[in-house]
Amino acid sequence: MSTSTDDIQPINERTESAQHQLKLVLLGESAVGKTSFLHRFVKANFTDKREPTVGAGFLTKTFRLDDRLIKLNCWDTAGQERFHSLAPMYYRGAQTAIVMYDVTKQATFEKAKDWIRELQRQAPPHIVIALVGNKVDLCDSVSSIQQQNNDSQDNSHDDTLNFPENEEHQDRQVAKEEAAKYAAESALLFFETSARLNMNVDKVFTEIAQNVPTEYLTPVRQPGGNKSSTSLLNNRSSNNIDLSNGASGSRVAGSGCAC
Ligand SMILES: Nc1nc2c(ncn2[C@@H]2O[C@H](COP(=O)(O)OP(=O)(O)O)[C@@H](O)[C@H]2O)c(=O)[nH]1
Ligand SMILES: [Mg+2]
Repeated sequence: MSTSTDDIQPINERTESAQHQLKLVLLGESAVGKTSFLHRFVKANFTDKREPTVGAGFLTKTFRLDDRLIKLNCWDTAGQERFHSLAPMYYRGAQTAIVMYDVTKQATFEKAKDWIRELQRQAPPHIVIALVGNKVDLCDSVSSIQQQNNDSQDNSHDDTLNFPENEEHQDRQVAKEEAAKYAAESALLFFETSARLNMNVDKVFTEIAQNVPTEYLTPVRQPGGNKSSTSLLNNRSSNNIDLSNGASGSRVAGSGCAC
């Protein structure tokens, strides 16, 4: 199975329509980098000071995977406990989930395990879950990240691999081996990433999509029986992006269908 980011190719939506769509939910403690990670994938950018997500956000991206065009409908949840009760609305019917933690904060790894237990109890049984340890740029040396980046070939975006001086070095609190072992025991995909440095970002999404059995891909509805890229979520975006929560992240709960 190929995992190269070469799998992600630009799409001309005027001439090509996605045949399949996938619902993906992002879960994890607040401030681990979920929104940054999603924006890195969909919009190819990174903002240092991001406002916390309130309720949930929604973004889509259509990409080619092997010989299929896949539209990924991504629900980005807020990590705060007060929004926990909303989470089932977002993982209900999801074929895929990313559960994220911050490698410099052990407590976020423990929270990620809680989310995984909840998903394994309550989400659809065939859901593909990726455990993602983000912010490795804070604790790993630039040379080791560069090495990993070369290994993963994840250098497809324009503003990537712009290594900052790491003034805010923090100690790693979650060992890669420990998280990888937990992921293997729990039948999860596992990655360490940096949204800031664009390390392994595309790889997470392509591997998740590749791991969804074809029979669980949802066909894109085609009104009138003709070709159309209209999705079940009525995404009006013509450039693969639909951020329902606006730039500052207002709440979408109740304003859109997350089913
Ligand atoms: N150093 C570093 N900071 C990151 C990374 N990803 C996100 N951040 C920062 O972490 C903070 C929280 O990010 P955000 O995406 O809002 O987290 P969320 O609450 O999980 O959605 C922001 O200040 C981001 O700039 C990363 O990979 N490395
Ligand atoms: Mg967020």
